[in-house]
Amino acid sequence: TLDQQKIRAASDLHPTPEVNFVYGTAGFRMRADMLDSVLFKVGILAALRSYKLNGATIGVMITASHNPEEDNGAKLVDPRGEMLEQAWEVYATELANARDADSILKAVDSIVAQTGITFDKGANVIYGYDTRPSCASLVKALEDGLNAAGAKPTNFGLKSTPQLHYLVRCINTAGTNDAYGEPTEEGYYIKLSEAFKTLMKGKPTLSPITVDCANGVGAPKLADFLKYIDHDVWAANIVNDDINTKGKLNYNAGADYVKTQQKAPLGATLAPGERYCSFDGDADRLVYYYADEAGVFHLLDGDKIAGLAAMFIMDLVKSAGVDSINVGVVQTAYANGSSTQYLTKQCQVPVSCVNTGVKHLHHEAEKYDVGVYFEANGHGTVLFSPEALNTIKTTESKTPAQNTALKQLRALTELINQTVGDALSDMLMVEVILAHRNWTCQEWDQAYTDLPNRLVKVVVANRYIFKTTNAERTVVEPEGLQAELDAIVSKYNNGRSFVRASGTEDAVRVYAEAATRTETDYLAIAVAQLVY
Ligand code: NG1
Ligand code: ZN
Repeated sequence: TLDQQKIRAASDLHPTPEVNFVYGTAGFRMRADMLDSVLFKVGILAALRSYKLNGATIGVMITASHNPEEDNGAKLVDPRGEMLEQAWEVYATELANARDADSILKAVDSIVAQTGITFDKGANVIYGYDTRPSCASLVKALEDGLNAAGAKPTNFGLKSTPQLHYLVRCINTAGTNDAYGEPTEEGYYIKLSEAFKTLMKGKPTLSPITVDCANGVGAPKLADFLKYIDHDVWAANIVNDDINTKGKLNYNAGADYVKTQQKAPLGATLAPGERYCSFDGDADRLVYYYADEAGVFHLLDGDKIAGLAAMFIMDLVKSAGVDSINVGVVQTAYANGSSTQYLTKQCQVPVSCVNTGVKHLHHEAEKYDVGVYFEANGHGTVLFSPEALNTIKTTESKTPAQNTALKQLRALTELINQTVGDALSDMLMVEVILAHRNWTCQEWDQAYTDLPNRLVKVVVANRYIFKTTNAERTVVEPEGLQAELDAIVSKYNNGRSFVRASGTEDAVRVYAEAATRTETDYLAIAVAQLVY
């Protein structure tokens, strides 16, 4: 059982401030100086989660992704490398808001009772962190929580978020039929690089890509990965790789900046015809971009990546003679209308739309044999069901062409990080596809033209009064708002707009798209005024 005295003594060292903490879509996330008590309790919770699952290894990642350097946060990773089970988000929130030793012990007891925890198998927790200066002290708070709750802690050091997810899955599947890989950072690079080399064999060498790493953890990790790849096979120039200068992380750089500003990051001057991409601060998001001959910036976001991946996999499945495998795409309401049109009409791929937040996309994607999921902001991956993996593994080829396709499909399942969105792995997938198609970014971009779109953040008195349904595309409260919104939208060609409360910021987001830039801007402003 738990040593109550130990928890009591340790909790006195991590006083809880008067803040309402919520474990949301991004875990806990806020200004780092408010997070000491939260990390301590995340330690206790991770231990409880592991006890609950008979000692299976749980992960904790300390990061605030694309958010400013002063922020930080923590997310729990479940045994298969997936996000924490939703029911436990409530326990996380409960514990975080317990303000003294008595309330903490009470919250712990209640979690133990509600989930039926037994302690005999022990608890194992691994953790990693990004490049933020606040990580060192938050790691100590986390360790205090883990030790107080009697878990065995293992510090994996500086990691990208997807690397930590990978490690958790590897550890928990080691020695089973389902083994995911070597549970080391090196194992991760070897798995990715081997698959990448297989897929690039015999394909034209691409010109070097320029990768903006947002001055975050992606920079040293990509540099490490490059050691496993011969320059003649593939080369990358890393920009925004300064992880030591204070204030640089995510500053005017990274996937979120490029997506929201629709322009190149600081430190990348776009030469027409070349390829560029950006990771975010913890390297789980990816967007591509390029300049055309006139020097005009073009973004290839998560929707474009999903379209590219889905088409490629469908073709490969056909060539490999495993047509029984169905491919589907999962999007959110933020997906550009043109992308949805392209996928459903032109490619005849089933598309589902779900609530914002990767866990929703991930779960929906599991319903397909091959589920391609991406948020427009570049967070996503491809999931292969156990049956699909088995078919791909066991099918025997009848022709050399089929043999090659099967080999490539197998390598693709190894290349893609199936635990969570992974900027490095996703980038390698895109690079493979461009090499196979012999496409430039511009040729890839020609699949469809994005409708002009605008995302507006509206600060309101109380964002929680905004309630939605239909995958967030319809407002149900305040009453009457949707009818007013519909009336406005109907005045615009190809108009679409929706309103929802952000899960990560104290604001309401208004999304609008329409046939032209001007119409889009008018539509966005009109709807924002409706909300305000
Ligand atoms: P919110 O703040 O709930 O809109 C944002 C992103 C999500 C997701 C989460 C988690 C947009 C419009 N929203 O959510 O897609 O990435 O952060 O980081 O990009
Ligand atoms: Zn991120």
